[in-house]
Amino acid sequence: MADPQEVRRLEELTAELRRNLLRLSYGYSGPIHLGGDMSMAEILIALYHHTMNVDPTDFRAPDRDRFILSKGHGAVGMYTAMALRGYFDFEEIVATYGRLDSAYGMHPCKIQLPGVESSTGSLGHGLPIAVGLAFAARQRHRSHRVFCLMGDGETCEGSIWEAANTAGSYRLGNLVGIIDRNRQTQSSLEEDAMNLEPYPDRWAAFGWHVVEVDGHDVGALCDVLDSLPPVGRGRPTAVVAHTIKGKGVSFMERQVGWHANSLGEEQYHAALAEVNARLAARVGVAS
Ligand SMILES: Cc1ncc(C[n+]2csc(CCOP(=O)(O)OP(=O)(O)O)c2C)c(N)n1
Repeated sequence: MADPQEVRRLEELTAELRRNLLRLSYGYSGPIHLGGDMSMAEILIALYHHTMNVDPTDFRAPDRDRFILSKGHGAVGMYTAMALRGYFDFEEIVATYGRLDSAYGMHPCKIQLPGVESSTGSLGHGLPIAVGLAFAARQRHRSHRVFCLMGDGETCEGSIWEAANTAGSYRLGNLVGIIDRNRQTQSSLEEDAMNLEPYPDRWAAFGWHVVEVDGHDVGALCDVLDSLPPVGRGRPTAVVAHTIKGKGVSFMERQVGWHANSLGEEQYHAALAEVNARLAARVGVAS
């Protein structure tokens, strides 16, 4: 079990991530993918601040763990988590996000951003890239892992399942796919559109070891990530993280309109107050 103090630290970081996302959105003139950023907040914090062997001062270290954000429209979430880890200056992100001359675009660009392992944004391509990285790591006798975060809607793409089959067939035990299972896509709830159930069974059928977890319980996420099978010729692991799109702000949760949207002043202050109140309630429970 994750240490309670560590869980508290990660919960505070997650709240900070959400506050920063809100601030960035409030200061920006266009829409931000807040729904999917909020749903993967705990996952990003668990990875960048607890699990992954990464060092922002040595981002080319050969044995670093690799992270691929396959749901590339969540770039702002990743930038913010990485800024909290020391990769980027958050104030620079706020000041420049979305400008033509900025390194921080709506989708991540690895050429512009040291520490970002792959440019993504066209859905369905991150897992194939991660499979290639995991395969190469094995060929080179490296012991790092490759983590790939996907959206569940994204997994409607056929390329995901070609990659899943390849990973299962080659038994890429160094590959961890995490699916942000929020049951929403860009413009619909899953129940109104494409059925994906039985979702975990699909991954298992392609030869993956499957774990389900509450994707908003950062302690549970750490427990899952702390007990991954050894890197080797075992099955790749699929972590199906059950989440809520827009998590943390009641007027965004499960609301299709918040896939990407802008915050007005009143909404910004209401959202901020809610994130703070939820953290205070959590910390109160823990102490
Ligand atoms: C190949 C491709 N088709 C369509 C899009 C447009 N698009 C951006 S986000 C999105 C929905 C993604 O849903 P999901 O993967 O569930 O992400 P989340 O709900 O976690 O934000 C779509 C269709 C895209 N980026 N790439």
